[in-house]
Amino acid sequence: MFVDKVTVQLHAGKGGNGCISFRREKYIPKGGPAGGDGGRGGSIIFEVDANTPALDWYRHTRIIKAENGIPGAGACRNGRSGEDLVLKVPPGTLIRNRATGDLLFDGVEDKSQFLICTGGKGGKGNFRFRSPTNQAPNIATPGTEGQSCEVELELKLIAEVGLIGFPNAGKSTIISFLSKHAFKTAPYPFTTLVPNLGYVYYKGGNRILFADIPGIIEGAHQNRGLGLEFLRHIERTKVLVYVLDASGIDGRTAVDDFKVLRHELASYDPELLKRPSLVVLNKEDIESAQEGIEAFSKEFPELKASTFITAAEEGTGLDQLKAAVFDRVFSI
Ligand SMILES: Nc1nc2c(ncn2[C@@H]2O[C@H](COP(=O)(O)OP(=O)(O)OP(=O)(O)O)[C@@H](O)[C@H]2O)c(=O)[nH]1
Ligand SMILES: [Mg+2]
Repeated sequence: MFVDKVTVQLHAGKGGNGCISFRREKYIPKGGPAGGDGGRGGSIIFEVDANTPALDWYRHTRIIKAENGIPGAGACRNGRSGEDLVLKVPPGTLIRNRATGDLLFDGVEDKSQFLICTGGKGGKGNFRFRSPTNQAPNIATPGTEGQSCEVELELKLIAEVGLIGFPNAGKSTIISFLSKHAFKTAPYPFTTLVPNLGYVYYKGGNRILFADIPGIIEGAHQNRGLGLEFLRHIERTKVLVYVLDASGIDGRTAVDDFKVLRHELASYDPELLKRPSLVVLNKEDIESAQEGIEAFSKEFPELKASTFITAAEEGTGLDQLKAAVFDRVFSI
């Protein structure tokens, strides 16, 4: 799970002022009061929307204002109310008062709404103040300010696919290619120190959040290397992708790596082994990879249908991998 947070300032609209005005009509020398009321200020409402994937929009829009009410006018015309502003947030968004940290809204259900800032009231025009004793009232009231607040939006992102592998296997290269976002890759172990997250898009605008988990080595469950702490990020993924270096250039074999990875995962949580998974035999472009691929197929013939051979740096085989991942995720 990955946490994304933004802070925004919200200002509901001010109410429009009431108007002081008198009728001026031909042949009626002393027209009565005719000032209209101001309109209500627009309120700000949060709405959970399943089609809103992230909080990105709020990153560019830190101050959000709803429309003010329009002042009243002569001839008893009332001002129009400001439009309410409905702010969409993805399911799973928590809304907190920035100052106190109090939880105001836990947006779970699609389409559920929460009124966060109420718009100001419109002022009264002088028409409202007419009475038998005061037929020409010279008073109107101003609109009131709308409510304001500063809130923190927090979204817990849940990756649907986790890339698992030894350091240097090519996980970051794969996620960079698929998500079209350049994550750091380098020819040394432990390049990735915190999980990288990337959306991968597919036909029809479907998208899946991938997580590139820092490299795992033998003994990670005893805290070797970076340990297994990062595996909590894949606890809720739907599909695991084991990324294995088939070439053996780092002095290990894909067969051994796969066994070690499964063992490490099982030490963390045996349930992870039951998760739907795919295997990637990467670095196929290196000559020695053929041997590694053959050895792997021999050792795990039952995985044939879910094994993909790739040369991630050139992008070879990644389209097929992507199609298979989407297929798995959407069939769950
Ligand atoms: N020849 C070849 N090199 C590759 C391939 N895929 C990745 N590499 C290289 O292997 C090195 C490691 O790739 P990364 O994507 O950084 O590996 P990683 O699994 O993210 O590694 P860590 O972040 O250290 O866990 C980089 O130098 C890549 O350029 C491939 O298919 N063929
Ligand atoms: Mg990496």
